Amino acid sequence: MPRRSPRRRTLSLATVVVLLAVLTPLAFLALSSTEQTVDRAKAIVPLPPKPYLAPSESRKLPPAHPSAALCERDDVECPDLAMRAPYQLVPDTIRGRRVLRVANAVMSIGKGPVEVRGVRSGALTMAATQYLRRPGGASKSVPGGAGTIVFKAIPAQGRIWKFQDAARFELWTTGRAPRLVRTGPKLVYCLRDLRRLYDWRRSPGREVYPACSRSAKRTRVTLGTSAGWADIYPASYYQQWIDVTGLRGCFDLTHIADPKNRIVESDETNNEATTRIQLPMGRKLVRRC
Ligand SMILES: [Ca+2]
Ligand SMILES: [Ca+2]
Repeated sequence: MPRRSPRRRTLSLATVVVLLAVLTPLAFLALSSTEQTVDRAKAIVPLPPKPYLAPSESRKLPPAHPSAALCERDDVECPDLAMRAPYQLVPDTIRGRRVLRVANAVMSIGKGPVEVRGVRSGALTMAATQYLRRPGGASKSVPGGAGTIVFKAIPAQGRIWKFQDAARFELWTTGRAPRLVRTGPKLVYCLRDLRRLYDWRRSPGREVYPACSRSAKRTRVTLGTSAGWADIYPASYYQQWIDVTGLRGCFDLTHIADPKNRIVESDETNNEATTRIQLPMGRKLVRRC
């Protein structure tokens, strides 16, 4: 059987190296250019295991949940919400205002799922109640209610049943005494299982909580995110921005899950995630401080 000469092997290796050097950037560019058009689950890069920061001590945490003691019991599997640090920062202008568009991910990282069930209370509202899962699979309601599920109008999509005050965008000054200077308009989220983040035994392999209902006839809905899954929104989505007009200097752009503490969790101190940014923004880029 004929053997190839060392020179030919060297040439083949060199050819492969050159082809990789040429094709890899092209493949990356092709993926990048399609990222804006693929669905929001596939547009997201993998998440780091601990993408949140502890809140600054000078910031106030919301009041304790009235049923917080439930999560100290061992007959319930409490949820734990956390946010990915703000990413995909995109400058934009809306009605003459300079806004910073940003992607976010509401992550469910507790023992059990976060789940709220709604019962119709008005033309565009349902009264929400949180349910905790018991180890055997049964559910337990959390007394006191969990706020409101609203029939939210989304341009080009119609109305969708979503959970009010699931998360909030905030802009803080930096330094020893941080001050809240702006909040964003996006407060309602579906809380669906959009993407599985972690390969945990307690994390279901397939979605349990699907896309939220668009039906005006529904009298009840169940929203939630399974343990190890996230609900994710790209920067291009409706209301995924915060107004930064006229601001100058370093600011902390913070996403906070459950800012009014309507969901009882096993950890209420890890709900914030922050990216430090420099303002004003460039025309196309946002610098980090
Ligand atoms: Ca939490
Ligand atoms: Ca909470």
